[in-house]
Amino acid sequence: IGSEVNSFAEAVKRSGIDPKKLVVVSGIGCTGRVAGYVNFDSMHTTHGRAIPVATGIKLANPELTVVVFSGEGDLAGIGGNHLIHAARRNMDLVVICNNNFTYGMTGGQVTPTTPGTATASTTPYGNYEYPFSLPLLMDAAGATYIARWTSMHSRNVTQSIEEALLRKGFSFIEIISPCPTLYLRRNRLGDGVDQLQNYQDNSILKHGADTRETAIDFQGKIVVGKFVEKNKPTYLEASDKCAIKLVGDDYQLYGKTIPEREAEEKAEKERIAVRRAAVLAAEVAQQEANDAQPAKAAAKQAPAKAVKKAPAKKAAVKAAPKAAQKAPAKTKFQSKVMPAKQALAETKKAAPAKKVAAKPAKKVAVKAPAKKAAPKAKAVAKAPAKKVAPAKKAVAKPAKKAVAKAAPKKTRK
Ligand SMILES: Cc1ncc(C[n+]2csc(CCOP(=O)(O)OP(=O)(O)O)c2C)c(N)n1
Ligand code: SF4
Repeated sequence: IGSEVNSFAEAVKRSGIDPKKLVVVSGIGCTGRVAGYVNFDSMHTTHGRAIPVATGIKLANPELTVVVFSGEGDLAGIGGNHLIHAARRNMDLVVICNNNFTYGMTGGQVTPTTPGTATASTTPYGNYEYPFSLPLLMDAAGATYIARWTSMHSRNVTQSIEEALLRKGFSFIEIISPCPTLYLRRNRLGDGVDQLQNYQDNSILKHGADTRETAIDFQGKIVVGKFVEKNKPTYLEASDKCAIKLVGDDYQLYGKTIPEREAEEKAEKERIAVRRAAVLAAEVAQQEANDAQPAKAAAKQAPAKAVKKAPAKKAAVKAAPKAAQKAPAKTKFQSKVMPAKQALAETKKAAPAKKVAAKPAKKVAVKAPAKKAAPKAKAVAKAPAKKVAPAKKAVAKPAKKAVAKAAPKKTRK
C-alpha cells in the first residue's frame, strides 16, 4: 500500500493538477487508511461507500478531481453495487483499487477476488467460489479507462494514475498487492519479497488485452497493462446535454452557463500544462545533470553503509529473464506520458511558451511525521547485526521454509 501511495503522490506531482483541487476518498480497510496518509483534502467514509461519497463531491463541485483509493473488499464486495453503477454512468472519478485478495483489516476473510482454492479464514479448506476479474467487471459495466498492475510495477502505476488524472470519465486502476500477514501466511506463500518475485515471474504485459482473458488463478499468471482507453460523454456531460434540450442555452449549473464552464475548464487545462511542463523540465534538467556527472551521481545514489548490508533478502528477487524484459511491441494503448523528455515536448505544445519556465510546483508530500523517522532509521542500522546468525540457525531457517512451502501443495491436492 505504501508503494502505491508513493506512486500516487508522484503521479499527482507529474500531472500538474492543482493539489488544492484534488480530493481523496476511501472506504474502510487497510487500504482505506490511505485517506489519512495523504496531504490533500480527503474523506475516510464508511465501508463500501467511498464511491457514492466521491460521486457526491464531484457533482457538488465539478471543478475538483476526485480520486477513490480503497481495497477490493470495500470496492467490489460491500461496495460492488456502487462500483458498477459509477462505471456505467462514466462518472468522472479515478478509482485506485488495491487488490490483495483478502479482507485484510478484519482478519483475512474471502473476498470477491480471492482466487479459487486459496485459503481464507472463511474458506479454511480452499475457496470454492468463482472470483471476479475486476478488469472484466469494469469493462462490462462501461468504465472508459482500465489498467492493472502489481505493486512490483511502481512506475507503471504512477504512469496509469497520471493518465487517469488527466482524462475525463471513469478510470479504474487495479493494483495486485501482497497481504503478508494474512493471505500469504495462511496460504504459505512466504513473505512480501517472495510475492514480489511471484509477480515478477508471473506477470504478462499485454496492453489492450481482451478483459475476458484477465482472470487470475491461485499463484497463476497475472495479465497486466492498460486494457481499455476510450472516450464517451461523462455523466455530467450527458446530464448537461439533456438539460440544454429542456431549458435551452440559458441552462446554468451552479450559476454558470456551459460556455462559461468550458472557458474555465480550458483556462485550468492551460495552468495544468504549465505546471506539468515545469515539473517535467526540472526532471529532465536533473537527469541531464546526473548524466554530466556520472561519478558524482553514482556516489550520491549509493546507499549508506548500514543499508548496503541490510537488504540481503532483497537480492532474492532475481532479475527477470531477458526475454521478459524485452520491450513489447507498441500498441495504441502505449502510454503517452513517459518518459519525461517526450512528455515535456508534448506538454510544451499545450502550455503558453512563456510560462513553461515557471518554477516547479511544490512537492506533493505524503504525510510523514518527523518523529517516526528516527526509530525507522535505527531499525535499518540494526538489521545487519541480526543477520550474522550462528551457523546452526542459518541452516535451520531455509529448511523450515522449504517445508512450509511444500505443505500447501499437498493440502490443495
Ligand atoms: C458495514 C461494515 N461492515 C463490515 C465492516 C468490517 N470491515 C472493516 S474493514 C473490512 C474489510 C476491508 O477489506 P478490503 O477492502 O479488501 O481492504 P484491506 O483491509 O484488505 O486493505 C471489513 C469487512 C465495517 N467496518 N463496516
Ligand atoms: S499485511 Fe494485510 S492485514 Fe497487514 S496492513 Fe497489509 S493488508 Fe492489512
